[in-house]
Amino acid sequence: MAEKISDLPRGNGGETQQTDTSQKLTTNHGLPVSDNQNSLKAGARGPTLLEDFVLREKIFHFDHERIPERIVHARGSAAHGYFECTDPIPELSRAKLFAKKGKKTEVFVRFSTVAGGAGSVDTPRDVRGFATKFYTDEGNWDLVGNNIPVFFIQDAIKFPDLIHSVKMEADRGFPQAASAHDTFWDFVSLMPETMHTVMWAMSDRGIPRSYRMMDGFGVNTFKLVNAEGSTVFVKFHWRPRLGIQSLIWDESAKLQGADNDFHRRDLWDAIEAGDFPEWDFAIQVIDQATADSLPHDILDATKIVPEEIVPLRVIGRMVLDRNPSNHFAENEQVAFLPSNIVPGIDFSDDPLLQGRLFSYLDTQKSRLGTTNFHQIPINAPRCPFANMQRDGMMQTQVPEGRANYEPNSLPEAGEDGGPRAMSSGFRTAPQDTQGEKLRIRPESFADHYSQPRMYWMSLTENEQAHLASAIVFELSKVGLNHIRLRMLSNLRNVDQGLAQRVADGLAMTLPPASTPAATPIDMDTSDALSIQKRWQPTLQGRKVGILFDEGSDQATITGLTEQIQKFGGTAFTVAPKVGGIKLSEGAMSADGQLAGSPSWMFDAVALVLTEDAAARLAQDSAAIGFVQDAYAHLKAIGHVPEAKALLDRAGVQADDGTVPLTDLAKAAQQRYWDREAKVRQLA
Ligand code: HDE
Repeated sequence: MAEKISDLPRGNGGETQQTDTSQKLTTNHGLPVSDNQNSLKAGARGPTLLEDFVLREKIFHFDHERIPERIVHARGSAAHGYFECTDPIPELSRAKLFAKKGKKTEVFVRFSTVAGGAGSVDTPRDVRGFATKFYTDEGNWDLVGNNIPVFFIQDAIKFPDLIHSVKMEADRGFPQAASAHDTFWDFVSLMPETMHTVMWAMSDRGIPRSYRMMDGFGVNTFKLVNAEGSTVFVKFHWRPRLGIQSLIWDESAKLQGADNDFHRRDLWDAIEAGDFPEWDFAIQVIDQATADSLPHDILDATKIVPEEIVPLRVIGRMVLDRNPSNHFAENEQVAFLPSNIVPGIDFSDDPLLQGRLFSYLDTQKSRLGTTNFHQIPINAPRCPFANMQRDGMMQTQVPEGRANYEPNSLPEAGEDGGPRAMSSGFRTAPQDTQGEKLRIRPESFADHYSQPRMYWMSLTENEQAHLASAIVFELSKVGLNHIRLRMLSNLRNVDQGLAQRVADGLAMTLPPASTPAATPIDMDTSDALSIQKRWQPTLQGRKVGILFDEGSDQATITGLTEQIQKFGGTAFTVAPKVGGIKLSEGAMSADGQLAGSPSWMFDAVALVLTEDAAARLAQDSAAIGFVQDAYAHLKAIGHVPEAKALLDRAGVQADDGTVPLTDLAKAAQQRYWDREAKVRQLA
């Protein structure tokens, strides 16, 4: 007997589950849908009908849900917030966002890795993008920067080569999100101009602890233009209020397994908790005379202007206080363009910047599919915008009238003549540009080694050891020996000692130095370049993992949590099981299970264990690893005396960072660099 259709199960989520407040489910064209669980069939068990327009629309849309990912900076995390001017600069720039103290401008910021795909991990060794869209009263200004102040190459024409070399190798499709392979080191060893940025990327700057703890730099030189039209060169800087902090390489590598989304989650969680990330915004103002007196060309993006020569002036702050509502609509669809500039700011002739002015606009067409990408809500200016560009795919505006050309005299007949150019609009600052047409690299760009050397000399010994070890690690993944040799030859021009350490680390003989294009000069060191010299001891933004188990003392855990929170940190409880664990009194559930919450996820750890539990956990590799790695990653370890069996099993030797629980909130504000010699052989 045929089944009665009305008796068939409807599946979950049918009409029956609707509440009064539910929005009506419709097709894309507004037709109310009665069943979102079953396709239209010829008979209860028969074939699906082509007629099923509801099914077809749903699958059709799904099939096209992905858009091409960014060729670089594909993996990113973003947030909304505001910029506030704290020290107006009308004498330097007529930009409205810098005009008045207290003036606030809405921003959207996207942080990113460079080399990996959109689904890759957050903590590889890489440069990080730091792109800010300011929705100003006079249009969007996009400051599309990085967390490293210099760039690998001097001329935009080398960008495709650089990126091809660092991305996964063309034939094999690996490695993903890693520079440790033949083609990258082949390219950089043949292009000594990359040396300065290579040094930064190989230093701890390449493995930031959090997006909230990174500097940001505009990298390219720009100009500020005041109301009279006078110009000065400018470099833009972001300085995080939490200070800069980095991971340890072993930690960042392990995090790639434990939490792919380590940085994305950290940013999201902080904002959800109302712990809003904040940066100071500073400028380096460089007039022509100062620019002429600098040892390097202001137009060369492989150089910094040391802040000891031109100090930073803080003129604003940025607060990120709202997470995206939709990852795709905002993070994926946001389109940053260095060519998005506002009156009062202008471009310099930096040949890298000049190439960028073309690339970003062009890439949006292939990524977002239409010249109308500026109408997507995340990209649309918050101020009114109007011009006579018309039509195109996905035009969502409905311009009225027939004034789609200029000039026109339609207003003389009483018709709307459309938008007109105003003399107060953006004007390129006049500049003398006479010269021969040439395809060359200027002589003033020739010195590739003085600044890498200055960078190296500015680091602490411990940071130098990290950097040397990072190069050893990367070159050890390079299969072609002649590439390693060429790199060693180049490193000799940075520092003989560095080159020797890398050679020793690889068990290779140091080859002769390569010949630099220009003789390097000695530069003063700069403490601002070192992370450790700038370390701000604070618990703010840092997370403490508290390991407990059966029988632990509830009051101790609560007291410790409160103390951590009082200092601005976050406490996260970890236990072998997440459900209710029996404590000395009552029971408590953990935030994370031990096997899934290794100590790499925390800045410090606490052990609140009974003697029995410590003895039991001393037989458990996850618990031993928890403590062993916290120790090897130079973290503070707070513990009750009863935890001794586990500490001993993990090989922990008492030092300044191993403390009673009462001292943990203070101890957890730093890493214990002096411990490193005991736990790791560095180059
Ligand atoms: Fe980019 N870069 N870039 N870049 N870049 C892109 O634009 C490019 C450079 C930076 O979160 C692309 O929309 C060229 C320097 C960031 O959406 C692309 C050159 C700096 C982001 C592009 C450079 C950056 C990008 C890919 C050499 C630091 C991510 C997707 C002339 C100042 C923005 C896109 C986001 C993205 C081209 C060099 C930073 C292909 C040709 C220098 C932060 O257009």
